[in-house]
Formats: sequence, C-alpha cells, structure tokens
Amino acid sequence: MPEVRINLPSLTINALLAVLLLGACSAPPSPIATETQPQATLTNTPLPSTGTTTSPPSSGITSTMIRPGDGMEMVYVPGGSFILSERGKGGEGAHNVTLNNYWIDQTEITNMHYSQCVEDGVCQAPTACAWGDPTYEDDSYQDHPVICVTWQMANDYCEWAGGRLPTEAEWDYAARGPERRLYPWGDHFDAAMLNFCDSSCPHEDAQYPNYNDGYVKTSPVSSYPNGASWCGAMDMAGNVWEWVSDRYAPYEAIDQDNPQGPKTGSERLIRGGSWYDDAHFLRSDFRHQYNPEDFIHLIGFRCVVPGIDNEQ
Ligand SMILES: [Ca+2]
Ligand SMILES: [Ca+2]
Repeated sequence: MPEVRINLPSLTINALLAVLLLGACSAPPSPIATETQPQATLTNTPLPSTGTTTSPPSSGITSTMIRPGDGMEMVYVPGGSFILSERGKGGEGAHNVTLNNYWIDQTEITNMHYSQCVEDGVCQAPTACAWGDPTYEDDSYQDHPVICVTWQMANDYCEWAGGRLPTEAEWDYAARGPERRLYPWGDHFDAAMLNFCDSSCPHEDAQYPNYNDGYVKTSPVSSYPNGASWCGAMDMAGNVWEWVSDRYAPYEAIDQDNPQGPKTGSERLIRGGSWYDDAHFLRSDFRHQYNPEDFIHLIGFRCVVPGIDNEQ
C-alpha cells in the first residue's frame, strides 16, 4: 500500500477557509440540503453551491463546506461533551468524552470520489472483494458508496483527500448527537429512514418480509434525507458499515478528551450497520470489531477534517 505524502495540512486549512460557506444543514436537517448538495459532491470540479462566504467563528450546526481534495461536502459538528457506553444509555464502561469541533463527510465516500484517488496513483482500486461483488467498475454505481475496501485503503483515501478517518467517538457523536439518540433520527427504528435488510435482502434471517426500501444491496448516498443525523450526516445508519480509526477494546470507565482508541489490538471498529442488517445491528451505538484486512461488500467509510477554529 503506497504511503500518502502530500502537503495537505497547510494547504487544506487555507483552502477550507476560502470555500467555507453557510449551507442549509440544520437540526432537523433541511430537505433543501439533500436536494441541492449531493450532486455537488460528485463532481471533479467542486464549487461552493452558493456565493455566501463567512469567517470561521460563524461555523455552527448549520454550516457545510466543500473539501478541496475530493469535492466532498462536509457538515460541521460543534465540539461537546457526552457519555459513551457499550450499549444504549448508561451501559457498561460509561464514561464522559469531550471532543473538539470537526467536520464530517455528509455522505459515505462514493465510487466517484474514490476513483479520483485511484487516478492520482495513491489509492488501490477496489476491484476485488473477499465477500460479495465490487461495484467500483460499474458506471451505474458511481454515486453508491465505495465497498470492498480494507481499513488501510480507507485510511489512505482520507489522507489523500486532506482529512482522516473519524475516531469512533467522532463517528458516534455525529450519528447520535448530544441527545445520545439510538438511531440518527431518534430512539426508535424506522424503516423509512434507511437502506437496510428489507424484503429483497438476501440474508437468510431477513426480518422484514413485508417492507421494500427500494434497494437490494447498496443505494446511492443520500437516498434517505429524512434519516439524516442531527448535524446533517446521511446514511449513518445502514447502506454500508463504516470504518473508523480506532482499534477495538471494551470501553473503560475513564473520562477522555478526543480519544483515539487503544494503541494496540488486532481488530478495528466498524459502525452503523448496512443494507444486510436489521434493527439490532443498525443501532448507532452498536460497536462491531472487524479484521482490518477484510474487504467485503458491506463496508465503506467516510472521513473527517478537524475544525479550523480549534487552532484559534
Ligand atoms: Ca435494502
Ligand atoms: Ca452507513
């Protein structure tokens, strides 16, 4: 796997300042953002969707920004303190976590996004899959999440794009918010909010024989705008599982600032469930450890960029 060595940090911060704009993301997310923004994320020549610009102190839960490296639209997550625990509210290992501000990708990384990194000679093309079939070379799947990527392939992409994989805590907070929701939209499963294991699902234990969500496998990203999380992130439940940066270990009941996860361990974490999963695995607090060298048709990823205002 080639190392990613490009001088993005200083370039990225300046460039991000240049393209900062107020978007239509809100809590609950405005449908305007989902109607107007996804196309912008699929172009190789990303431009702000409005002419409105502002300075970093105005960044808030309603802000969006285009990442220059790959054209991905990101949503702003204001830092905060919250409780993490193994399951639900007040489970094992409950501890307080405090995060700085950050931006998280509005959608999973698509085949179109990923192809830019492959064409740059940095990323490995996901043309093989240990389980399932890759969609990377199928033009009709350009706006679907990239799949069949190992943890390292995901990590390489995010570094190439000028970001990094989210920590588990960052992913969790973007999905569940300060209210600590059990799903991005609330505390109860709602089949209308996501691409999950519906009536067309090939899983032998499919539990929803009478509900059709419209997709047998992956769906184009942002297909369920009503299922957006509090900060406007799409498909945090379902479509594909998402690699996060942390190695797996049970939570310890020790308060932490910007936790990075264990320093050792053979497994990494995936979060959010997929088109192959039911409500149990799709809960936003479900932690699933996985072999980081596996590349299957259920796992993709998204990236984050630290908030500029953290440095002021
Ligand atoms: Ca489905
Ligand atoms: Ca997902």
